[in-house]
Parts: sequence; C-alpha cells; structure tokens
Amino acid sequence: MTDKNELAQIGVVGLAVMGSNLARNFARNGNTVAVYNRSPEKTHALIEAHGEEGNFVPSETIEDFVASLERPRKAIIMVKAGKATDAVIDQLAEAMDEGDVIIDGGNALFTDTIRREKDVAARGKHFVGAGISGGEEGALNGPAIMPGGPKESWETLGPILESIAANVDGTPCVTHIGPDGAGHFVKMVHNGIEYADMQVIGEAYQLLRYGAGMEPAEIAEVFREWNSGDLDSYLIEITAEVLAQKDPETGAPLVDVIVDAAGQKGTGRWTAINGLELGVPITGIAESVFARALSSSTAQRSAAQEGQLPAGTIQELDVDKAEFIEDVRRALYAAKLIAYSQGFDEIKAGSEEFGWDVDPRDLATIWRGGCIIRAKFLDRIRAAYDNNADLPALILDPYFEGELEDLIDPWRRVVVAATQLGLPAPVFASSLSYYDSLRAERLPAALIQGQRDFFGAHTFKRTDKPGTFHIEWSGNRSLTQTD
Ligand code: NBP
Repeated sequence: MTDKNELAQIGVVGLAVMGSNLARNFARNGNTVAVYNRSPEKTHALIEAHGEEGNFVPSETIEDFVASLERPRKAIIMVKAGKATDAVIDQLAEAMDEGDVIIDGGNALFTDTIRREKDVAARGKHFVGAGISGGEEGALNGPAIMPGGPKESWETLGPILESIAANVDGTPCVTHIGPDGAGHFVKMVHNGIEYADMQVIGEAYQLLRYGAGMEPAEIAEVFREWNSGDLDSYLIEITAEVLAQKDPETGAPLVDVIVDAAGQKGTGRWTAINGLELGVPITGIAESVFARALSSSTAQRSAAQEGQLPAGTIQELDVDKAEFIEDVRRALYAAKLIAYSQGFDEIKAGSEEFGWDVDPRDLATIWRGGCIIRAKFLDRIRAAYDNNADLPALILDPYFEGELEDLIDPWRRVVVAATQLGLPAPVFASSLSYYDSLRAERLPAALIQGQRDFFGAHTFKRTDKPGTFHIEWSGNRSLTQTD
C-alpha cells in the first residue's frame, strides 16, 4: 500500500537487494517506510512486487524522500560502500534538519564512519554507522544489527531497529554498541571471525575428504550430526546442505564442480590489517584471509602443481575412521574457540584505543541470531563474560579451559595427521601454535631481543631486576644500564 500523504517513521535510500529487503522488513513489521533509489526503476519494481506487504511511501527525488519522513527524520543508507555512501550522506545532510539521523547500514570501514560522524555532526545532524549482518535473507527476515553513533540517536532508533532485528529467546539481536565507528568496527570483526569459522570448517572437510577418503554426501551426514552438539551453528548447518547438494547439470557433488578459489569483499582483510595495527595476534582470522588469497592465486598454484615441489614422505592415515572423525570435530571446535577468543581480543583492544566502552556480553547476545556466525556456542561466551567481564582471554574462562582439556590431544593429533598427510590446515595448525605460545613459560622473544640489541642497540629488559640494558657487542661486551 502506498500513501503519499502519510509520514514515514523510517526511510531507506538504495533499493538493491539489501535495501529493498530491509525496507520490506520494516514495512512487514508495521512501520511506514519511505523509499528512494537513485534510479527510479528499482523503486517502482519494489512497490510493484511488494507494495502490498505494508505501508511504503516512494519518492523520486531526495527532497521528496526527506519531506516524507516524520521528525526527527531517520534514513538508512543501503548503497554501495565507499564514494556512493559519501554522495548520499551529502545529499541527505543538505536536505535534512538539525537533529535528524542519517544511518549508514552498508559495510563501511570504521575509520570512514568516524570521519563521517564528525562531518555530519558539524552539520547539526546525527550519524549512525550500523553494521548489518545476515545477508539478503537476514535483511528480509531479521538481521543482527550493530549500530554505533551517539547514544541519543539510539534512543530514537532503538525501537524501530528492534522491530526488524532477529530475536532469540525474546531478546532482539540489536543494541547500541558505542560511539562513532564502534558499530562498524564490531561488524568488521564479526566478519573476520566469520572468515575463520568458514576456514576451519573447510579444513575439517578437507581432512575428512582427502585424509579419511570420505565422499561429500557422507561428510554432509557428519556435519549434520555435529550440528546437534557443541558446534551447533548456522555455518555448520549450511555446510551440510552444500556438501549434500548435487550439481543439477552433471549429478556430481556440487562441491567438486565449484572452482576452488574463494572470493572476498574486504572485511576479513580489514580485520587482519586492524589486528596488525593494534598489535593483537588474530592469527586465525589472518590465516583465513591468506588462505582465501592463496586459493585465488591460480597461476602460482598451477605452476606449483606442474612443477617439482617435493611432497616429502607422505604417511597414510593409520587410525580408526570413527576416531579420526571425532578428533577432527574436536580440532575444529578448538580452532574455532581460538578464533573467537582472538576476535574478542581485537574488539577489546579497539574499544580501548578508540574509547568506545564496548561490552563483549552485548556482542555474544546479539550475534546469537540473524547473523552468519550465529551459534549455540555464543551462549557460552555470554556466560563467560557474565562470570568475569574482565577475562584476560576468552579461552581462560573456566568452562572453556575445561573444554580445552578434552580438545587438546585430538587437536594435536589432527595437526600431526594433516602434516603427515601433506594436507593444508593453516588455521588448525597456527591456532595450536598460538595456544602453545600463550601458555609457554618462555618464548624465543628473549633471543629476538638479544638479536635486536646486537644489530641495532635496541636494548632489553632483564628478568632479575628493573631497568633497560644494552651489551657493548662490538666492544668488550660489558653490560650497561640505559635507564
Ligand atoms: P550494492 O552494494 O550492489 O549497491 C547498489 C546500490 O547502490 C543501488 O541502489 C545503487 O543505485 C546505489 N548507488 C550506487 Br552503486 N552509486 C550511487 C550513488 N552515487 N548515489 C546513490 N546511489 C548509488 O547493493 P547491496 O548488495 O544491496 O548492498 C548495499 C550495502 O549493504 C553495501 O554497502 C553492502 O556492502 C552492504 N551489505 C551487503 C550484504 C549482502 O549480502 N549483499 C550484506 C551486508 C551488508 P542505482 O540503482 O541507481 O544504481
């Protein structure tokens, strides 16, 4: 239904797949929605196909669109991230009045969001960068929403976002994350964790397929079973679906027909870059980004396959199949736990760096529904931070420490098996090294400090007394205290 005279509670600019689904979600949940797209065809198409789903107020100019909103006006931008977003923000800020709220629901880089918030605030309007997860399906049926921006905007926006968000046990999967770029920052790390979660599932599949010699349909059954335990999650569920799918053209398992070069749109890369900048070892996420990049290095991979790279002495898998499957399940759980632990570390570091005061319990709550990493496991994470909001690391929560007791040996066995079989398992293996590094009493960093002092007089600290020291390496090798 459309009514040009009715004022809308919310507006959506950009009516490609995400924007039109989000607009329909608002309308289906009883909100009157103003809609506008640069090229009017998309607006007409939306109204024609779905106008009966609720109250839409379509406009063909940004001025009409703004005029169709009730005050304080609230408009969500769902256009291509980057320059298009800046262009639309500028148009909206021009046409809107003081106190109105511009929301960017695209996948913006959080530093862009910080900049935009400053610019829009200087023009007297509010700007909210909101991470929206769940893809097309989530946008239509209930996404997880991570809004940043000023707290006062949340007061006006909260109820309307709650009306369309996913809902778990009566709790909507949306909350105010923190000021300026906080929402887009946590959405970025969410996507980084998603990369790692998908990669560890991929590594488990690879081991079952080429280590245990199982067919995709059989592995699909294993994943179905895993989905009823600790690993219960959307990603495990869809993995079983994908593995069970046959290619409609050839009848072969679909996974065998798909080119093994994984794409990416950049949020995983941003998470890894930010982890490096903040000095947080997000090894699981970074390895997952590298694994996608390597998979897409097609020319190099072909050359390596045709070349003479030795495989070494490959050992056959010599274990009971059922035991191996269970070991892989536990290794997957362990590596996933590390990836989440590292992701939460990055959020904590980002929150401290930018003064956002992000509460990890909020994330464990709102990620339980709507988003791609939704999982039962998030209830455990929530409980961990409920018990101790200042956990030094998620894996140091007593529940997870107890889980790791049961996971550690299978995890080591699987990494050994992958190595012996010559099968790549970059996240399984690097997560185990991270875990062993974290618990090691002594790290080779002492030697590195010695090397740094040798070639660059970078100094070192001593274990037995305070102060900063240097050895006269090119002289008499005496010890001097530099401060
Ligand atoms: P796209 O990212 O494909 O963007 C297409 C939309 O941007 C169209 O409405 C287009 O208008 C508009 N647009 C462009 Br391009 N340049 C414009 C400009 N200069 N001024 C005004 N409008 C402009 O759409 P999408 O896939 O629906 O995604 C929207 C946002 O949501 C993106 O930021 C994306 O990263 C994010 N997101 C997507 C997903 C997903 O699963 N697809 C998930 C989560 C978040 P036109 O019709 O006139 O060309």
